[in-house]
Amino acid sequence: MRIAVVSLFPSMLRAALAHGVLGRALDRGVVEVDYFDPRDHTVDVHRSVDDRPYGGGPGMVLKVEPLRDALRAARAAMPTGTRAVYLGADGTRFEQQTARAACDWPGLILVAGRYEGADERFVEHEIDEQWSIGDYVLSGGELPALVVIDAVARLLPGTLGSAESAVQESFTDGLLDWPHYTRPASVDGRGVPQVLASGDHAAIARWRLQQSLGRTWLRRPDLLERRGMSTEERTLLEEFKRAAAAARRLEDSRVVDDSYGEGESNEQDHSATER
Ligand code: 4HQ
Repeated sequence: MRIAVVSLFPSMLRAALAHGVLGRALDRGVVEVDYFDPRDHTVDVHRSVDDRPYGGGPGMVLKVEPLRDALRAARAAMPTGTRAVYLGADGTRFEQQTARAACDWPGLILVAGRYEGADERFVEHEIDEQWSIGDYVLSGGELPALVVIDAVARLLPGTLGSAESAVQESFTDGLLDWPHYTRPASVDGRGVPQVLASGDHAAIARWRLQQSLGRTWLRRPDLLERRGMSTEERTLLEEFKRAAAAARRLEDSRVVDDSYGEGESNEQDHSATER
């Protein structure tokens, strides 16, 4: 897949993309990333890419012409059907399904803004989509561009090894991951869930699905709502809830024992988990 990035700080992306799974994907030619710097498309002596906002106020706005000409250079180098995306906090949320859709595009151009953002006329006239990676304010679109490239590239055949890619589209899709453990079997007196050492593959799969369901219920009920559950999954989750409530009761009784006579309250607020 071809990806182009329009950015004033291309070296930020180059450095990050040299490592790990993505570095390998680039070496193997699974993805190709090209950079277009708006500063290379300035004509004035100061090579200015920004200017003061009409209407006044603090901060600077990215001028149309350098951005537009950098984007047009990118478009000219990209296959037909390429889509241009502006990264900004006011875009639609970039999610796994957005990444899945984008990996079927022949080309993707990511435009990373700086300062207060780009002149609206550039966005309106030159951009196909606007994406936000989440509700927080960043100082530039470069990190969001990296997030998008990572999420998209790992979906392309050839990026992940066969062992890694098998995880995709599994039965736990749309759920949070289950907890992972590795050696040693005991760390600071803390062991590993017994079932994982049982060699019973069906029991292990059942436990992992149950952990995924339980964690999603505790931490991201919105995801569970969106995904839905089978009858079998509902049963697994009910069992998780019962075990969690029992563990909480045990923990509470321990807390009282430990603190007896210490004159300090150990009451804990479980309102968030009492669903
Ligand atoms: N910004 N998701 C300011 C973001 C952002 C986000 C990007 C802030 C670009 C100029 N981008 N600029 N959140 O906060 O994508």
